[in-house]
Amino acid sequence: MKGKTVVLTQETQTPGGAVGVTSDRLQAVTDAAYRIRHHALTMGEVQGQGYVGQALGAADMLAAVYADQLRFRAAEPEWQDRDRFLLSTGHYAIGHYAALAEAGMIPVEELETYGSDDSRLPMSGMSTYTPGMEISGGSLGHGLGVAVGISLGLRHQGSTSRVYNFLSDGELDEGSTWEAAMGAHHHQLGNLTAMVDINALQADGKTDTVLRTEPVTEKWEAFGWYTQRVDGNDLTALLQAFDNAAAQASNVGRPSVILCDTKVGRGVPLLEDREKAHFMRIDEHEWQLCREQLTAGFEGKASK
Ligand SMILES: Cc1ncc(C[n+]2csc(CCOP(=O)(O)OP(=O)(O)O)c2C)c(N)n1
Ligand SMILES: [Mg+2]
Repeated sequence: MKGKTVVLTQETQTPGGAVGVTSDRLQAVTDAAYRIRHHALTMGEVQGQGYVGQALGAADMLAAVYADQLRFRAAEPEWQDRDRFLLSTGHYAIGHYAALAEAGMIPVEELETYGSDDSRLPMSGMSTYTPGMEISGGSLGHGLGVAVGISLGLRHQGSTSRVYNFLSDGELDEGSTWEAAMGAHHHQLGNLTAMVDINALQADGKTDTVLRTEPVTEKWEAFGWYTQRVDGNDLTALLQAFDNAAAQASNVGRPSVILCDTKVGRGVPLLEDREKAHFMRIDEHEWQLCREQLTAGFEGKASK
């Protein structure tokens, strides 16, 4: 496998059942992804605007991690043997809170406080405010460096915990991300998995017009990482990719990256092709329509 990129796409997967991806697992993450999207709409409506498109786009990645991969104790967020999930992209906090609610780390009712004064759920992720939020990640391009430090530290302690770092494609503009990528390979941090939400969007427009970072797959591979690229809204492909990463994870070995091509607003057609998708304004009367569209798309995939 060394030096070889694994590319998983919808075409190369057997829908509903690649090897190892059982229908039970798939159903569990499908249900979780739906609820994460639903929670994100709940929070978005509190503010009437926000980073809702990113939360909907990344919901499948978050569901795969929280409902299938991550080792944690909901009632003991600082359990020493937990895996660490680091959100580099502070503005994606809305999606992360939705996943933490789904995981039972924060009460679902609390989501109604999102972005309000005195809430534990500020609009940008803050580690001191929220259980399960390991870092304060709003300054883009720093999460992977922190993840490298934590991965090294855990290895020194003899821990078997793994570290997951969630990045955005905008963070690939940052030199610090690539320094960290080199460091992870140099230190052979096989306990580290990065996942990049490639939604082809940044604050100032499309990624390829802001700063062309492609070919992204080849770059990570050249930096020595075990590299997979998947449709990040295909749960079967995601689970398979996480399984592949887990199968080669070790305390001393190649770090892993899963590059996930996603669609902003995924699951709510009204929002999928919206202009100014980085920070969406959604009218009062549209929220109910968003929920109806989400549920309509989910019906048929729901567990019985
Ligand atoms: C170091 C740094 N520079 C600039 C910003 C301002 N900023 C906030 S979000 C964002 C867009 C970054 O791209 P990405 O995360 O891919 O955006 P999205 O997909 O959420 O639209 C920028 C430039 C920041 N938070 N940190
Ligand atoms: Mg982006």
